[in-house]
Amino acid sequence: MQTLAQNLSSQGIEAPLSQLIHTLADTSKAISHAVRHGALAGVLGATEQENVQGETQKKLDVITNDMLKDALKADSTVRGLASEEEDYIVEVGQSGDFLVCFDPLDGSSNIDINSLVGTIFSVLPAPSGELSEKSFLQAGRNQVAAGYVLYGPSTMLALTTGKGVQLFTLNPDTNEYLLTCEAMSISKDTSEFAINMSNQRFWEAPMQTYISDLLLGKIGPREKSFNMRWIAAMVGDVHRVLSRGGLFTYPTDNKNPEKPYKLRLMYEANPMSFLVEQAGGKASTGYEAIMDIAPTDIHQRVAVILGSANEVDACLEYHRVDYSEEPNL
Ligand code: AFP
Repeated sequence: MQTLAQNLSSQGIEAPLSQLIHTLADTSKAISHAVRHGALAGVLGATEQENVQGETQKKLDVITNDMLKDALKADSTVRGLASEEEDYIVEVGQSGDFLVCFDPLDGSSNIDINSLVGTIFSVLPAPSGELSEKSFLQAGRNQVAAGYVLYGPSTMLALTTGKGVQLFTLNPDTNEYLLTCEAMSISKDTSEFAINMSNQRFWEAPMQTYISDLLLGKIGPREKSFNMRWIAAMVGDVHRVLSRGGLFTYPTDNKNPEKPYKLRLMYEANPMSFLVEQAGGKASTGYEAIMDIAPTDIHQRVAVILGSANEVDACLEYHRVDYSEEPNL
């Protein structure tokens, strides 16, 4: 089995990007170690702080954010970073080639129940000139690499540099990532979907109708039965989609009209969309491809519909219908 270093070199990845990927991978090994020690290391539970999104930070959110920040600050290829857990961008060096956006511990509400969590990262080219928040506001299409690390029964790294998606598994005996899937591929069709059903009454009409039709199974317009899964950590749900197909969505809702979307564009939606497209799937807001969005804010949120290409297309069809005449939706 190829090591991460051997795989990057066989893909012809240039030295600066390879160095950065190693920094991210090495830090994820340390995060995996911290996550696995859980209560033994006193890292479970919440802090008294809130992040910029108004969410209470878990101790591991803060610890893992600091681990990644420190490692990236020490990497000469990094010009700046933006994190879901940081209010502002952080300038790192004057000459690095890359900007890194990351969610240090996605699904952190799963920490205290010993369930799936992960790290998500996105690498953008650093524009020349002075660094500001504007430097980060690049469409997902500009990403030069993206990936996630899933801290599950085994620790796995899914990575794309625009040449497909490679999956590595951390060998706990040698602490080395080994290539366990050369090219992840999402089946075009699926009969599995993932959505937080408890929000059903808050969705827009297209999503209400689409999910109702899935739930009708064989007697509905889709004429087949669908299964549902929800891990409450995007990293776990997207890993399942990459592994065996499926549709994952966190749609627009009107639960809180000031916050119609949940997932963050720069730290979650863009990197996952890059992986999904590279594995043959699709990623959309319902109205446009996620990676085509011109960001206006580093912490902005978007609606996400991603996964098996034909199923995403089926869902998008519902978004083209005019529901204004239907009073109940
Ligand atoms: P946390 O990192 O705050 O736990 O949020 C995880 C997440 O952003 C995403 O990973 C999940 O898909 C989604 O939120 C889960 O949301 P629900 O709480 O509505 O299930």
